[in-house]
Amino acid sequence: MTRLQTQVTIVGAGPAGLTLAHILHRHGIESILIERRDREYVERRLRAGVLEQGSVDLLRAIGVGERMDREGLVHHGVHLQFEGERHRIALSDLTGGRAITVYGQHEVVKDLVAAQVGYGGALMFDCDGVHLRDLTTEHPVVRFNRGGVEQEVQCDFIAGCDGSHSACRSAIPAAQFTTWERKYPFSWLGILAAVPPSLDEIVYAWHERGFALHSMRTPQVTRLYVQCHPDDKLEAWPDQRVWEELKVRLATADGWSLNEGPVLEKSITAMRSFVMEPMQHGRLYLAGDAAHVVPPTGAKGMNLALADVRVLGDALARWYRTGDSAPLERYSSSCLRRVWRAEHFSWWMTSMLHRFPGEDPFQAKLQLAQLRYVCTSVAAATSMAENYVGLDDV
Ligand code: RFL
Ligand code: PHB
Repeated sequence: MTRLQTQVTIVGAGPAGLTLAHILHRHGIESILIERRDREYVERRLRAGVLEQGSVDLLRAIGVGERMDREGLVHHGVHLQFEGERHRIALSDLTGGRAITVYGQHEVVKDLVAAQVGYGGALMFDCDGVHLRDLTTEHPVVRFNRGGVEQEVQCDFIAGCDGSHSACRSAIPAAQFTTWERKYPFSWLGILAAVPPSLDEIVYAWHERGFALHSMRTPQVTRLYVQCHPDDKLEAWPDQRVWEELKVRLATADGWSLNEGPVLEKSITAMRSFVMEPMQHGRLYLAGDAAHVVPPTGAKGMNLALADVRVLGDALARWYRTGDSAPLERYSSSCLRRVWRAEHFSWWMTSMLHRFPGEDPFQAKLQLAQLRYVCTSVAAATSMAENYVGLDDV
């Protein structure tokens, strides 16, 4: 058994855990980050692509924004499409100049890992069987196995940043928190294709056959999604079927056409909303997907993860600097205001854009009426735009 000691133990090297480690380092606070997977896996895992203005500002402020500023694609608008017509929501014009940046989550992760490795941060990959104890004492402990060796870290605080199936969350007695959950009766089949995007902004499309999304990663790589059945397996979706559905669902009346190319990656993602309250127990603080999940339609998951750890990092810094625990005590309530706003927005976008199995024709009429309203009313478009680019104070 190896025994280690640190100030903050972080479980999970996703955007939340890595960003927190970096924020703490900048405050002179020592941490050990424990990750189950290997470095290559973490750096290649394809996920989110949209950074809100606040996330971009945070990554820049903590000194990991250089490549994002060089390679990220700044978007000033997004499109909503229905009945064969595309309508632009002018994000920046409607929000006093705010924008989103399209930059892959795995690129954010790569930049954060490189920064940690650069200054010799304690980043431990391939750690199995994480187990937490003594959470309500001043010296909580994280135990895990690495390369067949049992290890134990004693620390002041634990940050549970281990994603939606969080082992850290499971360490909290069930009576100490409440959860809210909604499962949606559809999934997203996503592909990454080696072909230039067919449009320079993101398109969210309502279609009788189901939702479709056109996004991108770089000027040479397109990211696309189609709504599919939650029980669908990848085998049911050969490349040709995916392109056919995309072409039908993204078609417009003006003759626009979708660029097709080799499919580099294909996966299916279930859609779920989930929140736990409070996001804390004793000296364990949960952040990101470990505490809340949104369906990807609002592009909020990674942004919420970054927003949580900004609050947590600053609260821990204050505690170490002055002994003041008030910001830590407020951690959960201050995050949950933003979380619930994003939960609502993500549910709203999801409900407006997807076909629900067995729905009556009335439902589709309501969705189309809502879409038309967002695209014609400045007030409604502004509401969508300010939520999409991210609200500072909610
Ligand atoms: P992550 O990224 O899941 O990282 C958790 C890390 O913890 C590790 N881990 C463990 N380590 C040690 N011991 C254990 N027992 C462990 N269990 C897990 C995992 O290996 C992993 O490295 O959580 P984090 O940091 O909270 O970040 C959350 C985001 O990843 C997530 O919200 C987004 O990807 C969601 N999301 C989107 N978010 C956006 O902001 N904008 C988007 O455009 C967007 N698009 C998406 C998305 C998610 C998608 N999928 C695949 C769910 C599109 C899709 C298709
Ligand atoms: C993506 O580019 O992967 C993406 C974009 C917008 C979303 C979700 C995912 O709402």
